[in-house]
Amino acid sequence: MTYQGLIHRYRQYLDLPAHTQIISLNEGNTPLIPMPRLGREFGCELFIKFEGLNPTGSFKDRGMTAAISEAVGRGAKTVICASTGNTAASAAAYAARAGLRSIVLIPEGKVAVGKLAGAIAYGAEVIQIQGSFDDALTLVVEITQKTPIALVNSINPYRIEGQKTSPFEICDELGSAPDWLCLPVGNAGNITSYWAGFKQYQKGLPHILGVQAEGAAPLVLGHPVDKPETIATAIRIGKPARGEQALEAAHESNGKIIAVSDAQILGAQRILASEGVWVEPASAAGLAGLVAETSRGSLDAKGKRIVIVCTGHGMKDPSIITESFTSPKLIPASYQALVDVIGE
Ligand code: AN7
Repeated sequence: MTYQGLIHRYRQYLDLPAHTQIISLNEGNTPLIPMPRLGREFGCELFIKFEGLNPTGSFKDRGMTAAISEAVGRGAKTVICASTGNTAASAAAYAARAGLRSIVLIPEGKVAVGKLAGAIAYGAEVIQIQGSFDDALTLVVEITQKTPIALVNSINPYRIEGQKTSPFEICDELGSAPDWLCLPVGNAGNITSYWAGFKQYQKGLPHILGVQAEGAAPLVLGHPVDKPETIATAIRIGKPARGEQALEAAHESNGKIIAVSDAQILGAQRILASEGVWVEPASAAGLAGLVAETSRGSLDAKGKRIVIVCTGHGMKDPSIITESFTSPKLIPASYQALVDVIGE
């Protein structure tokens, strides 16, 4: 049978109401890419779960197919979310597919261009807020309590249901859960989903390494951050909606939540690209965390099987690269000029 998206594949494991009407873009089923050369440096068996290969370029499509399918089934006409960008693009795409109106609230000036362009291309009504993601989330919660507009942020339980399918896929492919799972943490929906998914699937439990950016690390500091700042704008979040559950996942799994600097994140992004996997900055946080932990001796990777979740594609945030490169050499259209510049 052809692949029809993750609700079809995993419906029996997902707690979705009977009224759910599947809206799918054949999301999920993303590659688990072996990274033998990088793995050798850690002395471990290493894989990247490349979630940037979902239909709108991020893992958000997993939860969004579930949230929109449920919303459509109960007759919702309009959906809304607050977003650092990826949720916006995903909500817009699935709403378009379902014929719903979509409204997305984003923090002023801090959304990567590939995400904003996506949201607009899919037809969302995009509204900038003079404030942070956290302020935007507060507003969408209020409006969805007072109107029939449906909330599709990861406070919505069906988002979590859909996102559980990534750990299912990892277990199906490896035969069991890995020893460690490393991933970025922003609003903390994804870490919550992975932990719930591994527990439910009963194919073993990984230790979870959740990674925040230093300037937006409320779960490491133990208190909300008023003005979160990081180059990894996807996780520029100071008050995670599922913070408690994230801490629980780290604790129960005998893992941890740590913070890494923007320089460490960009370094990890370069390492991944040098292996042929270009991810957006936030998505490199998992590897940055693994590098940081192993180099200070607080995580023993030797002989382990480790999966790093790369949540979004590099094309989401091209400016991070193009702002710092020198433009390509310009030569006359002649063979000799080409040979001269290549030097071979
Ligand atoms: C690439 O799109 O919060 O911890 O509004 O885009 O589940 O929030 C994005 C988050 C990691 C963090 N990697 O996931 C949004 C938004 C990427 C992301 C995260 C996000 P959560």
